[in-house]
Amino acid sequence: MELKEIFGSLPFGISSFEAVKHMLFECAAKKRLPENAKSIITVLFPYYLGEEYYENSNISRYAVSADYHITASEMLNKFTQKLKCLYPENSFEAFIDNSPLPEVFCAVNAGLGVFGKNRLFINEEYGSWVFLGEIVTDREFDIQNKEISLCSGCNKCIEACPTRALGENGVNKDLCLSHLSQKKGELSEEVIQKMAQYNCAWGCDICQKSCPMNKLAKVTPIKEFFETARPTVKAGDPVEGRAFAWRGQKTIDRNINAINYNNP
Ligand code: B12
Ligand code: SF4
Ligand code: SF4
Repeated sequence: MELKEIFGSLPFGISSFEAVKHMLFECAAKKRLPENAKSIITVLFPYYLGEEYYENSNISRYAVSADYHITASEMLNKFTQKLKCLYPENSFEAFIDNSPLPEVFCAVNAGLGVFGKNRLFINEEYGSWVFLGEIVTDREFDIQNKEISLCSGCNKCIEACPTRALGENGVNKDLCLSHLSQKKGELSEEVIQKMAQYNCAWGCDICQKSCPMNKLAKVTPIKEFFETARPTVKAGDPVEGRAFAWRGQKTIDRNINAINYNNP
């Protein structure tokens, strides 16, 4: 069996663990890294559904389909099982988002696309509308770490950011609407106004929507993302299985009520 058969239509690439060894995040998942890790297989999970799905949406695109922490993790775990059968002498561990790996860097280093000024990974076919997952292994695959490629640098994302959170040095988390919409506690009037203006109760897509590299993005080949799509959320809708479930009912309801109050 070839690696391609394992991942089907999903793009994947391999980079060395050595390249990120000094960049690991401290998190609970770090202890799952295989001892003597050698290679990282990064897998892309495209999630763009087509503009028609987002016409009346009041949440960020990444949260429209069922929670990727569950759906993409399940796919990644199946790939990991197949790899374990193929190479029983090696260890394989899957990570997604809650990962000690700098995922954007891994995807760029594996040659899957470019590093955008919006600090996101951008693939030629699917744009930045992709989740990133990794399988780390002590198996030494034939690795050629790729040259780090950057986007065109047109600055459209920086100009479009409504809170000036984005700059040459990265994202200022304290100004980023994506972060602020996920924070507990009271929202400032200024943040509520911005969320209402862009009708987005969870996350923020503005720096991605403004990016020319996303203009011709292909829709996802993952059927489950279409089948589970729910682009609009009402206060009180159950949060189970949604990307905002980890934060609980109160936070998403707070955001929806704030937006509705300002956009009656
Ligand atoms: C914490 C976090 C956030 C925080 C902070 C983000 C930040 N950049 O500071 C908040 C809540 C704001 C956030 C928001 C979003 N996030 Co986020 N986030 C993460 C998480 C869990 C860790 C990243 C981190 O800690 N960054 C903090 C510092 C170090 O960030 P930084 O200085 O920008 O550096 C990062 C990259 O820019 C890159 N990098 C830095 N320097 C260089 C230099 C080169 C040459 C290269 C190639 C890379 C590189 O590596 C660093 C680590 O990721 C990752 C998952 C992961 N484990 O990597 C997902 C992740 C980056 N997020 C993701 C997504 C989808 C988003 C949102 C688009 C969600 C939304 N629609 O609201 C927004 C986009 C905001 C933005 N423009 O970045 C995806 C990105 C997919 C992609 N195509 O790139 C990831 C990979 C999760 C996943 N598994 O899919 N996020
Ligand atoms: S996610 Fe929104 S607020 Fe955050 S950097 Fe991008 S455009 Fe700015
Ligand atoms: S908008 Fe321009 S500068 Fe920003 S990520 Fe896209 S190509 Fe790069």
